[in-house]
Amino acid sequence: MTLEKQKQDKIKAILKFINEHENFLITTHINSDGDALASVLGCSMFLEKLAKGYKIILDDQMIDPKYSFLKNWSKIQSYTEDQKEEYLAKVDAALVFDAPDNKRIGIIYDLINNKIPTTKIDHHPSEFVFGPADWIDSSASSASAMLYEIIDNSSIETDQFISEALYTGIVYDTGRLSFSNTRARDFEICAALLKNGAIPHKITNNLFFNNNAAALKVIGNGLQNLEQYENGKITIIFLSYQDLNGVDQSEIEELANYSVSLRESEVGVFIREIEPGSFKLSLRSKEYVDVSKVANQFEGGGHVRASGCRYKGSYSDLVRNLVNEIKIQL
Ligand SMILES: [Mn+2]
Repeated sequence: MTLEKQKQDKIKAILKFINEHENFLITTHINSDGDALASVLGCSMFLEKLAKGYKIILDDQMIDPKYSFLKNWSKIQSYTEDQKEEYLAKVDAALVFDAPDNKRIGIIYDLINNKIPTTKIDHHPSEFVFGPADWIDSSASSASAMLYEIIDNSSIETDQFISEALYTGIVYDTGRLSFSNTRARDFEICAALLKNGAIPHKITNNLFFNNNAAALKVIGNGLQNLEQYENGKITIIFLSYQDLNGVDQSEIEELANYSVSLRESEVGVFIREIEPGSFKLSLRSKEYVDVSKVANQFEGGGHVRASGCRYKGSYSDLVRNLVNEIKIQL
């Protein structure tokens, strides 16, 4: 069976799954990013056109307002314990986007597990199974690009709103169609989305020219703190709990990309101390190091060029362990 045929079969299975159910719970990963939010919102618009019902329930307690220009953004609900019983009322199936496993959707997994049939659509490599119709395509740039293929194979036309959402997800996950995950297919999809009403500069302004001054100053602080190891092959940018100064995490993500932007750097790591003694790491590589292997050593994961993990302990132990693990991959 060719890959193309496999893909067609997966898409058919998902369309069948959607067709066989009426009311969906849609969710995505914790710390929802551009692709996560775009894919759930795009899915909600698709379901509306199919005259299906849906609820968008996320573990996140603060949904990034940067994406509020997308249709249905206000329909996203943050999970609360007291509404627990109501979430599944009338709902007969769940769709999970951009999340490789149960841990990534947080409390929502407890809500749906063993209660309703579930299907995931994801581009992270993973063995974790949500349901028999799961579609994992680790060659895809984004969950949003995968959703485009699903809609493209259905009876529904992508309108302006769906186009804006999917374009947002694709440019977010591909770094504006520039990262190593960018395929010719993404340009084709984006061209189609533009024809259907997505406006590139509008989306770029909302996503990338939407900084606040306090966050930019924290980014500047992070750049001041950068340190190089192994003749500059490794760059670490660190922000302590105090440095973070309560700034919204999503506003400083760019530091992960800066960490690998030095000309001599192959691996970049952006480390932030989210609670005293508790660190979140974003790893990037430029050409040949598989940073998912480094992240795996810290019980994290992700892609070859971009992964993440967490660490509890002292910063000096973390850096020592981290640099050692990266050296093995260099
Ligand atoms: Mn993604």
